[in-house]
Order: sequence, then C-alpha cells, then structure tokens
Amino acid sequence: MQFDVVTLFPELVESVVHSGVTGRAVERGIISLKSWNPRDYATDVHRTVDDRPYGGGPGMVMKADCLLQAIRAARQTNPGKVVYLSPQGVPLNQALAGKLASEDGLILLCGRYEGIDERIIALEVDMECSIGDYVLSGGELGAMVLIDAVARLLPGVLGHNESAAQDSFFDGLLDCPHYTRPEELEGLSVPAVLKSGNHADIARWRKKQALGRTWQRRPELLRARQLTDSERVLLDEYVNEFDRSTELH
Ligand code: 4GX
Repeated sequence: MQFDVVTLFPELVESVVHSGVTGRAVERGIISLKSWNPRDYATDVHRTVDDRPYGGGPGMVMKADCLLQAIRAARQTNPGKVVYLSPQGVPLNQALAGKLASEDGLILLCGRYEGIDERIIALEVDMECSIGDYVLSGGELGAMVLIDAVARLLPGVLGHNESAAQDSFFDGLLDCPHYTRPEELEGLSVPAVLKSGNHADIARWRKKQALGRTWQRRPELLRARQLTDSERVLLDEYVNEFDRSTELH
C-alpha cells in the first residue's frame, strides 16, 4: 500500500519508516511512503506557503497554489483517495482503519497554521478524518497515527503471535489484562486461572474481563455492539461480582 503525504514537515512523517511495526512493513515492501512538500512548489524568493486569512483575524492559512501542485504531483503516482487530517473529519476508529486498509493507496494531506484554503478541500479532498477531539499543531501526527493503524492490518505486517485478530477493538471490545513473571509483585499476584493451564477457562476469563472493562470504561462501545448469549452471561457474571465487591446490594 502506497502512502503519499503532503506536508511541510516530511522528516517528521518519514520517521515512521525507521522503527517498529511500520518500519518493518516498509522493509518488507508491504507499504511505501513518500512525502511531498508544498514549499518545494513555492515560487517566490522566500518560498512562502502561508498567507493572511480573508476576513481578517489571527493566524495564517496555507496557500492554495503550492498545496494544489503538491497534491497533484502525488496523484501522478498514487490513484488513491485524498484524506485531509482535521478535527472536523470523521472520527478514525478501528472499523475505518480496516476500510482504509483495503485501498491500494492513500494521499494524506497535513495542514499547519489555522488550516488550508477551503477550496482545496472542495477540489481535491475525498475524505476528512480526525484522530480525536483535541487540537494538534498540524496534521502530521494524525497522518502518522492513521498510517500506523492501517499498516498493522495489512497481510504480512504482524507475525502470528501479534496478529491483529488479538488486538483490542478487533471485535469492538477493550483488551483484557495481561500478566508476566514474576508470580508475585509487591504483594500482587497473578489471577490463578491464568496459571491453571486450562485453555478454555483462560479464554472465558479473558473474554469476561474484556466485556467487563468495556462495560465499566467505555459503555458506549457495548451499546454499539450486539452481545451473543454467552457474552451476555459472562458480562452478567462480571457485573454481579462487581456489585458484590462494592456492596451495592
Ligand atoms: N485529527 N489538526 C489540522 C489544521 C487545521 C486547522 C483548522 C482545519 C481547521 C487533527 C485532529 C488536528 C490540527 C490537524 C489543525 N485544519 N488532525 N490542523 N484532531 O487537530 O486530525
């Protein structure tokens, strides 16, 4: 999958190729990344990429002309959708990452300053995407988040043991707790079931924890997801044990 990123900070975005899961995906040829700097298309001596907003007010807006050229240069080799990272976009979640992972390529547009000229969105942008309800200083971190979330879903990026099917959110739930040695840490022990060797019991405990933690921390995720009969039973068990432990009866 080819990612082309239009950004004033190419070295920032390109750092994803140097480490971890995304770095390995590049090494294996599963993803490729190229950046396009609007500043390279600026024609004046100062290579200006921003200008004052029509209507006045504080801050600057990214100039349309060099941005347009950078996007169109990226389009020459990438037929994919153009995604603009912005707080006004559709929220990125695991389901959207999964849909984006089925594209052959994406062009990610990163804004700086107060934003980009709205006509760029009208002319070139297929989708606006937000990585969360907070304000970043530019779209680059958003683009890096999107690349990471999408790349790990591509075949061959993760090994068997780290398969995306085991990830939190793969089935719409938060993850269960994890433990490793030692058996006791500062008086805290590992849940006995995890040392029982009974794989069915372990799987049942993990599912129950995932359901329970989702119920406690992100109830809106449960409302968005149908529970099977056996999941209902596990969650009821968790809720009853929680009620008893907090003496709500
Ligand atoms: N998820 N930002 C975009 C420029 C901007 C300013 C105003 C439109 C209007 C963000 C996010 C994010 C900061 C990227 C502002 N664009 N991107 N940038 N949240 O906060 O993706």
